[in-house]
Amino acid sequence: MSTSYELLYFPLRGRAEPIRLLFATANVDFTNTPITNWPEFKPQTPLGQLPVLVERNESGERKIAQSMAIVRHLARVFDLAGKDEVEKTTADVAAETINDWRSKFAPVQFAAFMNTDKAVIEKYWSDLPATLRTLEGLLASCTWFGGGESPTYADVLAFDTLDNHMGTKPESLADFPKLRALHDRFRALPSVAAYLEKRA
Ligand SMILES: N[C@@H](CCC(=O)N[C@@H](CS)C(=O)NCC(=O)O)C(=O)O
Repeated sequence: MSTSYELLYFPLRGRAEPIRLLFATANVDFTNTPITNWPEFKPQTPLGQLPVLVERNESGERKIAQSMAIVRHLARVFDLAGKDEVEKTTADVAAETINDWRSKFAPVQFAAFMNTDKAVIEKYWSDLPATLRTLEGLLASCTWFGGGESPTYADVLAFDTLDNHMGTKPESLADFPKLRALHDRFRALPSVAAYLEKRA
């Protein structure tokens, strides 16, 4: 059964970017549809939120909400969830740790929009080394966060968050060579490099 994919999100990276990066990692085409008429469009979404993935195939159309449900669904379909039970669990542990980190970073990344208190921002940057040490500990001497020979969705999430830090405050990663190497390794994957080259 051939499936086509359409990703609906606001015209920004945000919660949709790990999904776009997952498509890039799997080298699977999708249609990226920016939503610019949100108040009218909202009632057409399953949970009144974006992102939404629309899958179409011979059986019909399915709309999937919740970014992490979409990420995990596509990771399973594209074989990016881990090769065996050990790799899957290792990737899940890393992914949850990275998600904890992502949710602390959001008020910093979107400080102007969220009107984040200065003290919250300062605490984020002073706590960050401990978070990054934990992540380097999880990566240990492995190439990828799942511990296997190829990337999993955990590496997609890690790359996206590392990349946002590279864009915001690259010096925050200076003392974390394993994470910087992972960022370089992931962005050098040919299909990812091609996506990043044309990314807005
Ligand atoms: N847990 C959800 C959160 C989705 C969410 O908060 N989406 C925001 C944009 S990032 C949204 O749709 N806001 C508009 C609204 O709620 O009306 C996910 O990860 O998909």
